[in-house]
Amino acid sequence: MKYNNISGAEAITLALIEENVDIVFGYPGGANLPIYDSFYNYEKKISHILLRHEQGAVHAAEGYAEASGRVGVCMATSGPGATNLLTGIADAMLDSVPIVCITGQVNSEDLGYDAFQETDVVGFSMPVTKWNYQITTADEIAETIAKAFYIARSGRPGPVLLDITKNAQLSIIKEFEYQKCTKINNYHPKWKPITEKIAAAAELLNNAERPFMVVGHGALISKCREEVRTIAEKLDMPVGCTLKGLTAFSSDSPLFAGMVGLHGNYAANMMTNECDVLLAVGMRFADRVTGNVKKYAPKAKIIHIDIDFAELNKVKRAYVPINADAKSALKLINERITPRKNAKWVDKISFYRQTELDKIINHDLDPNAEELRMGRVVDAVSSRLPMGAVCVTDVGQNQMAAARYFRHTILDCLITSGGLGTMGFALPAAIGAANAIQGCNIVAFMGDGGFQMTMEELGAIMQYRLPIKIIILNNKYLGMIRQLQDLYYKGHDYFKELQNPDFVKIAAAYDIPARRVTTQSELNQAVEDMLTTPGPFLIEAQVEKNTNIYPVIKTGGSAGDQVFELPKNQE
Ligand SMILES: Cc1ncc(C[n+]2csc(CCOP(=O)(O)OP(=O)(O)O)c2C)c(N)n1
Repeated sequence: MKYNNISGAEAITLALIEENVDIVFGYPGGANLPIYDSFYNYEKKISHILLRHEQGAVHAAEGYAEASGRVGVCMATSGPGATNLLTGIADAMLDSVPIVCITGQVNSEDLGYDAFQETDVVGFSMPVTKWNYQITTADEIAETIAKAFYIARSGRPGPVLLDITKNAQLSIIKEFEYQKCTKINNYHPKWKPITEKIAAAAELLNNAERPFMVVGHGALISKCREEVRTIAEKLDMPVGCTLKGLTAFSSDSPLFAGMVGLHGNYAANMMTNECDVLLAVGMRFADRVTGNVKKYAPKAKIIHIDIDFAELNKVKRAYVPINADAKSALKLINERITPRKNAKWVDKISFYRQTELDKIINHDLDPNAEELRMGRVVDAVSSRLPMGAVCVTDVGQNQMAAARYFRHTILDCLITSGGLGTMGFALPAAIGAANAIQGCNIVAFMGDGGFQMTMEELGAIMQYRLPIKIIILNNKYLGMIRQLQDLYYKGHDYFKELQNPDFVKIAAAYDIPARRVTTQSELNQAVEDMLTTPGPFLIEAQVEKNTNIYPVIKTGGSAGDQVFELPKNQE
């Protein structure tokens, strides 16, 4: 459609509508008010969720993107509004989340003069964006917004920031026509797999005695759950998932070895250590997965499939690097592999799982333990949810408990801050998810520390009556920090017990029903109430204070050095 004599701000709104954006998460200020003013006239096509802090807006855009598979959009004003976005942008960068962030900026003629609320957002967001650009004239709007959406969602997705000066928003465009971008010179987001590499990968897999697949977030982005399952079942190949890849393979499959990495499952880590061929799909050998890289997967020839060329041979040298979209690569590999049985190798999953059950899981889930434990709370929620839930986590012990004890299936969605490990992520990310999909359960687990980082977003939950079920795992500590001090700093409890507010009263102030629970029966009843009460709900589960998350990979160790307890380095 062509439009004549419209303002830059209206052009921005129309461009967003052309990109099928129907919701924007944001916060206003003088430098982006023209855009809000144009939203006013398009209320039926584009809605706006007012978060209570710009960090909330960007995490909400991330949560929206992860839950919907679409590009999330957030908006902030210049200066402090823009700087407040930065943590979330970095978060999206490390976790490959497609978002477009729009910041208002001072008039272009004032740039460089320390105008009121001027910051060099393009400069400071450069290292944490896939692309950023400052629009200083209205005529650039159509082409630049089209590029922004294309870059954010194509190839390895990521955050794009557009900084738009106020004069560009206010000046009039004589003729406006929007065309979606499908190609940018010298930008190659999708690589087709090379036949020789596929053949080499298939040959390795056909001849492997102990093949193991590690599936990361890239597999979910590439939507290749079905291909992962087909190959795993055909080759009788155990599968481990990274934290961000957890819903790529069902936790109830007999081939599921569990989560890999620092606090992952024993079977998944031991099999990484023992496998002779490791098929790495859409994962990047992050240090929380590998531990000591030099000792990681020491017996394996690695096949590494990644859409991002820069990831190949970056951390771990691959025997067969495949620069391609995971789905298309796995489809081609599947055509060349022959079905087989490998019972002896697969049986090791049960063996290692039994060891972990005996040493850790049965303890963590013990229904007779006097005090609640994080694992029991997560299990009590997860076991009552139908498949197809959205599980959002914050960061710390609560994140590891949710990763380990939530029964993730391929119908679920896990939204968690993996790469940046951003405390305060869960509440606003859940807000984004709740706006992306209706009719499924959205549960958000967080610690008492992380909740207090963004708890102002209860305001948005109240205002829009979002059906988010909040579970605070309250151990009255910055638990993961206390654990590190316990294990590596002679138990020096520098921060001491947190003096927390009354979370139930806080929920009440926001008109959100809430329960505090300390026993299993209270927990069961509260979960029942939570799941049968429409709208938001908050449970504060008071859990054991001094529990450490095990197993853990020893410092300096690798997957094979995961232990069930560490000697405490106490004075
Ligand atoms: C923004 C931010 N600041 C600091 C940290 C470092 N950090 C990681 S876990 C953690 C403690 C989290 O405590 P809490 O939210 O209570 O969760 P718990 O570990 O007790 O489950 C801290 C401070 C972080 N990840 N993010």
